[in-house]
Amino acid sequence: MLEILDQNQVDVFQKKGFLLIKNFYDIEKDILPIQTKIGELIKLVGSSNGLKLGHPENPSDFDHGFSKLIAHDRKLGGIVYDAVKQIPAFIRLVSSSRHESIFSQIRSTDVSGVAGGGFGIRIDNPNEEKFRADWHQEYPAQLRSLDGIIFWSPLVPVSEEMGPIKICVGSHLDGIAPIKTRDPDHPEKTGAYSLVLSDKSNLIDRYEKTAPETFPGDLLIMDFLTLHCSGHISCNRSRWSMQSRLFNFRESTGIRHGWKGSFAAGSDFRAFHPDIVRDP
Ligand SMILES: O=C(O)CCC(=O)C(=O)O
Ligand SMILES: [Fe+2]
Repeated sequence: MLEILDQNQVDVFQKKGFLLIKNFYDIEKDILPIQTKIGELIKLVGSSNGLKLGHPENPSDFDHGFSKLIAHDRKLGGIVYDAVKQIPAFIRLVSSSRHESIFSQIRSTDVSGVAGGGFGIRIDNPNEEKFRADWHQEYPAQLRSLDGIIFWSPLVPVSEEMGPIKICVGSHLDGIAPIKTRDPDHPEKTGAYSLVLSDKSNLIDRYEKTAPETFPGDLLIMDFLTLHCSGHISCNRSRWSMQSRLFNFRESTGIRHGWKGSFAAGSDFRAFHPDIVRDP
């Protein structure tokens, strides 16, 4: 298969647990079609609820009506969120052969899978804690296989005020971290959002942190065991970003579990990994 990364990039990923690839996608071919359809869906949800949101002046402002839409009724944001992950241009990236090549190259596998229920477009709104992802590893939230990689890419510029993802450098090398399946500080959080690292602050303190700025077209990949969290948004625009996840079918824990998924697939994580659950 095609080798997309050079050896230095592979080495960085293995050592740090993440890699930022600048300008990975073709903006015109890959990104604009997704942004445009999101803009159309926002307008459609708006007009069917009596709101005229108008056209953006520039295609990169595809989301310009969204803050008005959710100010009118927050539930409409949920409708847009569920809708946009079904845009064909997005699904084409989810199953992109270039993603598959990167995965095969890094994991030296010939059989990778797209984690079912593990792809979507996040819309992180300013001042909303409920859906903010606190420090976590991807594996407990996804399962499938211990050997997985997140493909994350922004649809809006994510500089400091947009709260870039924070990453604990090299944390994947220490294996799966123990978790609690209820967050006592945030009882409103459900599903994968309710998982919380046991002894979180001591664990996170151990690592050097980084929060790379990213722009549409960039691709950030992270190991399923790399500790990461959402940043805090300090501007008025929502942070739009795409996620998909690939996993290695040949990894032994995944084979033993029949590559079952986690919460989004209706499974109870505790049944698969009682070894790392620290509930009282
Ligand atoms: O985009 C974010 O803020 C968090 C994303 C994340 O945790 C992920 O893609 O796995
Ligand atoms: Fe994550």
